[in-house]
Formats: sequence, C-alpha cells, structure tokens
Amino acid sequence: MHLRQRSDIRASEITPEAVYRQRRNVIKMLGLGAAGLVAGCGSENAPSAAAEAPAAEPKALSVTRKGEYTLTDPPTSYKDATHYNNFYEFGTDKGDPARNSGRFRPTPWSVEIAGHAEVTGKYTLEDLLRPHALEERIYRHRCVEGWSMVIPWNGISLADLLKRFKPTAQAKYVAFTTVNRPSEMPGLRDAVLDWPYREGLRIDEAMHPLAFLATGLYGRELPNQNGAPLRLIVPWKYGFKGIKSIVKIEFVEVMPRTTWNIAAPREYGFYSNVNPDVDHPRWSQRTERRIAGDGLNLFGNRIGTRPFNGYADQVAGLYAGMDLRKYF
Ligand SMILES: Nc1nc2c(c(=O)[nH]1)N[C@H]1C(S)=C(S)[C@@H](COP(=O)(O)O)O[C@H]1N2
Ligand SMILES: [Mo]
Repeated sequence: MHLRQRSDIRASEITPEAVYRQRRNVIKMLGLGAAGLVAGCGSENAPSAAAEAPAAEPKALSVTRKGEYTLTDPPTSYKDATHYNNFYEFGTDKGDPARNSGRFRPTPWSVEIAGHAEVTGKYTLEDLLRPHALEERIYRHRCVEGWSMVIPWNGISLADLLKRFKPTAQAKYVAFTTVNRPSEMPGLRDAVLDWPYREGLRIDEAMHPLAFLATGLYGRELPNQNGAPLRLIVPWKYGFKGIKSIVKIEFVEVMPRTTWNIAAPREYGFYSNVNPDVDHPRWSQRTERRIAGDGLNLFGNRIGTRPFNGYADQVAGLYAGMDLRKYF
C-alpha cells in the first residue's frame, strides 16, 4: 500500500469492487440466492488458482457487556471487513490476507508481558483474558490510505489489561510486536517491511478508555486476516497503529521504533492521529471513502475526515499544547 505510488481512487482498485457490487445487485434483482453468488465468484478479488481452502467459519463469542462506545453510522459488511484487509505478513494486496492466511494457527497462543512493570511473564491468551468480560464496541476505522470502515469489534479495554501488570513510573510507552512465523505467513518472504511488525503508544494513550484489544468482530472470533487471536484498536489513529496477532507487550522508557515509521519516517509519524489538516506527503487526508452499507454505494461514499477520526472530544486533551503538524 504505502510504498507503491497509488491514490485511493485508482480505477484498478475501484473497478473490481464496483463490478462485484453490481453483480450482487443483479443477482438480488434476479432473485438468485447464495448458489448464484458462488457460481458468479462474487468477490472483489478474483480468486487465484493458488487460493487455499477457506478457513472454517470463526466461532461465536459470548459477549457479555454491551460497550458504551457505539455509533449510529451504518456498519461495514462482514464480507468487506474480512476481505479488504491490510496484513502484509500475508501479502500486500487487499485480498491477500483472506486468501493466504488459511495455514496460520492462532491457537494455542501466548503473549509475553515485559519491561517496566511489577508483574511480567508469558501468559496464555486464556489466562490473559479470563478476568475480563468481552465487550462490543462499534468504532470508526480509518486507514491512512484514505478508506474507512465502521466495525463492531469484540474484546477488552487495553487499560484494564495493562493495569493488572502494575506498570512502574519508568513505563513511558508501551511497545507491541506481531508474531513472526515465516512458515505460516507467506508475506514474510518479501522484505517490504522490517519484520516483525511493531507498534507503540505513549502510556497515557494506551491507558485511554477508547484504546481496545480485539479478539473478535461481529460477535465471532477474529478471522486470521483481521489479526487473530488478539489485535490492537486505537480508533482515533490511522489503522496501521492497530497491530495484529500480538505476541509481546512491553513497557518501555524510550519511544519505541515502529514499523511504518522505520519504513518511511516522513510519511508515518509515531503519533499518527487522524488529522485532515496534515496531508500525507503523497495525498490529501481531507476525505475518505467509507466502505459501508450494502450494494447501494457503487463507488463508496466519499465523506469528510474528522480530527482524531471523530473522537476529538474524548482524546484531544492527550495532545494539549503539542504541535500536531510536527508530531504527526
Ligand atoms: N502485523 C500487522 N498489523 C497490521 C498491519 C500489517 O500489515 N501487519 N496492517 C495495518 C493497517 S495498515 C491497517 S489499515 C489495519 C487493517 O486492519 P483490518 O484488515 O482488520 O481492517 O491493520 C494494521 N495492522
Ligand atoms: Mo492502513
């Protein structure tokens, strides 16, 4: 995505989606059901001959708490949220993560908690999650490339998890690392990024009540392509901060190095707060293509991008007094 010259509305990207939606409309008009869809290969991404068998339908989750963070924006379809992805460990095209992640094994899973905290160690995912009730949170999701979605995530508050480990005063930042499994992640063969994928937050950002760790979406476990079994969601920041398939969380004193910042420091800052006033050096961030609804918006709805992705009331105070053009 970011390394290749492309604007968000390239014809080659739009056309397959438009064709797909058009085909779906025709199928609906003709009153054909699922069988017609299968026969017509109804997907944005033409299936390649090498496509693997699709992973089993993700298990339903027992979501016990309705989150307080919900939206009235129409949600993105499950199909789009799970077939239009960025997860470069499985390839750089939007359809690659769904197509190439069938061999990835998210169970068993463990996460190492390290650094400046009173409690550290390696925990199974079950142990990490046990004390927490799963919530649903419907968040806006804005990719730095210029598209956005509205996704009902399931998971837990990041702050609630981090507090259990009692970070010390030296914990100024939190660093996250994605699993590195070349045998299950074919994209790791290409040195498009400095693997493993890494991200970070300032400790007060990580402790903000909006910061979330997702284990599912739409009431089901995360499909591999969305970052199974555990990924970060920071809804006021560009999507690349939302690191997937996390195996390490470390409390650190110095601002950690982050993957996209290493790849192109002029284009991707550490903060990466959604900001329509600060253009990406190669494109404007004023508007976004909202991928939502079903069938009606052939080319997606183009809407204005809002400061902090619409969460300014909640998070602007974290950056009081900072020059957001300098700290982009
Ligand atoms: N490990 C890892 N995490 C990642 C990425 C990636 O390539 N590798 N892509 C990021 C980007 S650019 C975005 S927009 C979101 C996409 O999340 P989604 O596919 O669930 O919408 O994941 C982020 N997390
Ligand atoms: Mo992104």
